[in-house]
Amino acid sequence: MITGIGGQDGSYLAELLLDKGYEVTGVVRRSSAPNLWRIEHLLDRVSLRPGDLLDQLSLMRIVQDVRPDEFYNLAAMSFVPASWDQPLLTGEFNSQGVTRVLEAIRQVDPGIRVYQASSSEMYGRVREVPQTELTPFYPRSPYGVSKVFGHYITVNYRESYGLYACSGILFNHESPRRGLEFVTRKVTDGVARIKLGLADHLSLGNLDACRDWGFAGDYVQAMWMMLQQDEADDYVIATGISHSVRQLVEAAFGHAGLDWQRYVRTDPALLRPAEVDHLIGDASKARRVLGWEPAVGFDRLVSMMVDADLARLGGAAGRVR
Ligand code: NAP
Ligand code: F7E
Repeated sequence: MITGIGGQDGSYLAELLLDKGYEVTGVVRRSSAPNLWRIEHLLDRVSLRPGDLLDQLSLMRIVQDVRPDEFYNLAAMSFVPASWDQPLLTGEFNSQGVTRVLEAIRQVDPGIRVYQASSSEMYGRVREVPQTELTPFYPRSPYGVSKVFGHYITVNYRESYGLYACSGILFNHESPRRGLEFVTRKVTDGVARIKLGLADHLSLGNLDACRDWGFAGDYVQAMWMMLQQDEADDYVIATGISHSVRQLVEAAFGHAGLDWQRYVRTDPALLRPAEVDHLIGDASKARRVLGWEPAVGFDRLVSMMVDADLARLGGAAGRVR
C-alpha cells in the first residue's frame, strides 16, 4: 500500500513493487480533476482507494479491507515554500497525518511493516557535516518542523508498540517526474523552453544554496530495502556529493549548449524567509546494512532531465506548429 502513489516517488515505487510481483494498492485523495499523470501507464496494474491523511476513518477502512504486508507513507505537503503559506495544514498532513497512519496500522494489524518518508530538511541549519542518522535536527521551515514530528512519532510507535516502522531520511531526489515547482525541474524545464524558443529567461531565487541531489529511481529501492530487514531502523539516503543551485544551472544550460548567464535572472521574491544553506548526507549505514548504492550521479541526472523536457516540449511545440 502506498499513500502519495501519484507523486514522484509513489510512481517509481509502484513500478519497483510491480516488477517484484507485488499487488499494489494506492491511496489517493479525491479531487475534482484527477492528478494521476505519473502513473497513467500503471493504472491497469494497481488498484486505487480513496483516502486522505486528514481522515482517520478512511485510513482505517483501507487498511482493514486490504491488509497490506507493507505500507509506504509517501503522501505529504512536500513543497517547502508552501509550508510558510499553510503552516497548520502542513502540520495536519505531515505530522498528524503520520500519527493517523501509524494508529490505523496499530489498531488494525500491528504486523504491517511501515515506511515513513522523512527528509533531510529536518537538518536545516546543519549541526555537523556530513549529516548522519545521529546528527541533531534544526529545521528551518514549517515543512522541516512537521517532518521532525513525523520522524519521531514513527520512532516512538516502534519503541512503544513494537511496530516494524522505519524512517527514511532521504536527501533531495529528482527525476523527469519531479514537480515543476522544485528547482531542478524548474531549471530543466526552463532550459528546454529557452532552447526551443518558448521562453527568453528563467527567474530563480538563491543560487548559492547547496543540495545533495540524487535520482528518485535509486531512492525508492532504499525504501523497499528498509522494509526487508530483520529489524526496523532509520537510515540516511544520499549520494554524499553536494552541488550549488548555480552549478545545477551551469550543468543544465551547458547540456543544451546554452550560456546560462545570458538567460538566468534572480528574483528576491523567490528567496525563503529562512534558508537551508548546505546539505550533504552520509549514507554509509545504508551502504553497510542494506547494501544500497546510488547508480545515477549528478551529471547524468541533470542531462536525463533536460533531455526529457526537451523531448516533451519539443513534441508539444511540434504539435502546436
Ligand atoms: P510529491 O511528488 O509532492 O507527491 C506527494 C503525494 O502526496 C501526491 O501524490 C499528493 O497527492 C499526495 N498527498 C498530499 N496530501 C495528501 C493527503 N492529505 N492525503 C493523501 N495524499 C496526499 O512528493 P515526492 O517528491 O514524491 O515525495 C514523497 C514523500 O517523500 C513526501 O512525503 C516528501 O515530503 C518526502 N520527501 C521527498 C524528498 C524529495 O526530494 N523528493 C526528499 C525527502 C522526503 P495529490 O496529487 O492529490 O496532491
Ligand atoms: O529547493 C533553491 C531553494 O524547492 C532547493 C522537497 O522535495 O527536498 C525538497 O525541498 C533549493 C533551495 O527543494 C529556486 O532556495 C533557488 O535552497 O527544489 P527545492 P527543497 O526545498 O530542498 C527536500 C529533501 C524535501 O523533503 C522536500 O519535500 O533551491 N532555489 N531558486 C529554488 N527553489 C525553488 N523551488 N525555486 C526556485 O526558483
